[in-house]
Amino acid sequence: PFLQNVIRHPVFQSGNTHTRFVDETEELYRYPERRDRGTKALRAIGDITVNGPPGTEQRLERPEPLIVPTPPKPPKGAEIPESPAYKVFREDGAQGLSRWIRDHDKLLITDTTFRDAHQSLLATRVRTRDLLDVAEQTAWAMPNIFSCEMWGGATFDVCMRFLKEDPWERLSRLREKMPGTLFQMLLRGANAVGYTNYPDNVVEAFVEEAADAGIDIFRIFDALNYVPNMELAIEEVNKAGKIAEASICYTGDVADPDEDKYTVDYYVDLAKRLEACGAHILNIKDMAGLLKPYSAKILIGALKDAVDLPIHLHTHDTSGNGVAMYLMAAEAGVDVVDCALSSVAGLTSQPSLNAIVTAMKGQPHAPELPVDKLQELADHWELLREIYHPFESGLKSGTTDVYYHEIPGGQYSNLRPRAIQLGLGDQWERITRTYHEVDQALGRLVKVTPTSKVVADFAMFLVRNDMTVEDVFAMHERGEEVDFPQSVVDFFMGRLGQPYGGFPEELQKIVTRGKEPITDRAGQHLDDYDWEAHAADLEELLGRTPTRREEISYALYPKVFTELAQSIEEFGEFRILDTVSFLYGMKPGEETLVDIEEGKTLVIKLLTIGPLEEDGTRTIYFELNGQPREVTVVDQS
Ligand code: 3PY
Ligand code: ZN
Repeated sequence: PFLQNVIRHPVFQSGNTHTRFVDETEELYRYPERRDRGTKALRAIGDITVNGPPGTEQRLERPEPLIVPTPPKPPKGAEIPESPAYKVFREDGAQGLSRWIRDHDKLLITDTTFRDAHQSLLATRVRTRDLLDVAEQTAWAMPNIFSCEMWGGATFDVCMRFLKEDPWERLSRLREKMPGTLFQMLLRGANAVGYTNYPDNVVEAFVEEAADAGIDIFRIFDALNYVPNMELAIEEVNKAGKIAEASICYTGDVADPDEDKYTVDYYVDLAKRLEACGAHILNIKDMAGLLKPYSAKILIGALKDAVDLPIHLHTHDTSGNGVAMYLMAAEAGVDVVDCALSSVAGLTSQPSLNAIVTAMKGQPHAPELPVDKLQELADHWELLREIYHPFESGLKSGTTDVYYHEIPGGQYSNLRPRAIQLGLGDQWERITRTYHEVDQALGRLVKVTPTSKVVADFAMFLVRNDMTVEDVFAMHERGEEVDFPQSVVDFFMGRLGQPYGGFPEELQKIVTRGKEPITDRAGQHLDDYDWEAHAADLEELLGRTPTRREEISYALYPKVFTELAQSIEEFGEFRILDTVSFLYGMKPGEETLVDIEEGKTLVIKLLTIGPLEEDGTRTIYFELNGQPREVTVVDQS
């Protein structure tokens, strides 16, 4: 570094160096802190060892005994297959695929293991390296899989916020390993992969880039089934030559004679409108697992009669009725169903893929998937899941209580730990009851991200303040103001869209405090996003020209992306750490290998963890490739 300082010094460069230049130029002795990748990896491991992984408040306890599974791989020389569905899409495009699905007489299956399964069971925490490890085997073991859902929903946010990874890289690297499998993502319509409506030009850019990066099927939904919020995304997917799968979020119970809002007619009408918008597949998105077996028969039968689109059914197995429901739906002619590998299926996740395949074996419409190979993968996921155990929701059995509270599977696994964190762990029953009461007060909403968040935020707000919905009205009567959560205000201001049946007027007036809410599509009222201005900010943040993908990540999540960039600057890329080190850090005496790039491996040994110093820091002593090194970490505990 000293020599570098001399060479770079303007006086030296001007050639006017005098004999005392080296002695008298103080800044030559100021060395920039060496922040090479090795040091950053030590910092990262040191910080996790003392404080826990990024975004958690404390150190996590390792599972004992710790079993690190060896990922199954296809036999040497085996070719990664191209699925029949992928081939049809490649040759005949989205319309061709749509026809093929409808004419196909076997039940088709989407594997959600890479996305919704771990979003619903493990708070979306599965890291890219663990997916990449089994990507080839997944494609090889399921040559006839319809699609693999592996992106979108909460993965985009969680990748950046907690895993400190680039979600785009997850997509493109998986694409390389699974070139012949249809890749499917969940897109929240005008909310893209976020929690609020974005300007149209952000949604357009996102779809275009996701298509380019490797998404084939875009499952598009709106959390209020508000079609105007979905039209733009459907159109953009069509423009990109990809497959638009338009969703109807399911709520209520079509078999209930007292159901007067979410009736079969309501769903049929929506299906027709989505077909007219240019959808290639119709999705029934049963995000909470409310569709009961006999109701499925009614609903799927009615939809098959009403539209020409093939029907793709999604559910969560929270009640335990998922497999039975799929069998009834298959009898009624459903074309595709979503399942997860058995060890990450059930409960708030999707029904078990292995269970459906074995249940239908020998039947005329049985899916064509080899069970023995599925078992090998499921065994692997069983062990892998154990490594992520701190993110389990704690739900031990299915519960038909879901038909009452209607909490979506993906939200359930988040809400329970959140309640515990807030010291409300023993009040779960009260939370679910309040969730239900809030939902009733909001007019029985379709509840899925982000409207489910509105209901949950409202409910948690009431529970924490020891209040009921009635109290809100009473406070208003007394002229007292209630400080509602922002998501609740946004909802009532019409920023998420228009609910079917309208807003409850009285509550809306209280929440909006006399402000004029939006009464049509919120996107119409948002200014276009200024890419150029933000690119300049990003250039300053990154110290280089941002890529298009970085620009989009920043447009969607400015704060989270900024923190990610800062984290990479300080700790390097967390993705290079193995998952045990990433979640739990290291113990004294342990050694780990870190591939900082292809063919360049660091051998890291943690020697000792120093005592807590007066300034709140600890020194961690390592060996890096045999050389002693130390890093100082602020102990946050
Ligand atoms: C999401 O939006 O992430 C969901 O999975 C909704 O069900
Ligand atoms: Zn889901």
